[in-house]
Amino acid sequence: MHRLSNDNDNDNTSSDTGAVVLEKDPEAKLPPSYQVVLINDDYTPMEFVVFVLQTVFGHNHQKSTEIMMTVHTKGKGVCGIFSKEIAEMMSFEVNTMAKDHGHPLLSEIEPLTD
Ligand code: TYC
Repeated sequence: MHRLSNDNDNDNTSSDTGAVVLEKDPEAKLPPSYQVVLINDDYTPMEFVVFVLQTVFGHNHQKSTEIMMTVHTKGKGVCGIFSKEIAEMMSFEVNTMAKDHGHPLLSEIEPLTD
């Protein structure tokens, strides 16, 4: 909730200067975050998944291998957390790269509730 105030110096004293300021909302929310999740399949080569994680998300080889193995053993794994727009772009890039190379690899985005 935003409140309009004439407390121009924001100290809650009533020095009425006539100026109107928008006070900071103490309950202001950050924009929601989304995680890009990679889904396991039986056909995409492990090296291709590692390559995608390095190329799209900028993870190093070791981190990419860890994420790939989490997906391979648990069925899903988180590649990164972004704003909705960036998460959508990252997921689209992964899915497009996979299609272009003839692999069934798929990612999706999931909202994170805080
Ligand atoms: N399960 C695949 C294999 O055995 C590897 C793989 C890992 C595929 C992660 C997709 O998101 C994935 N070749």
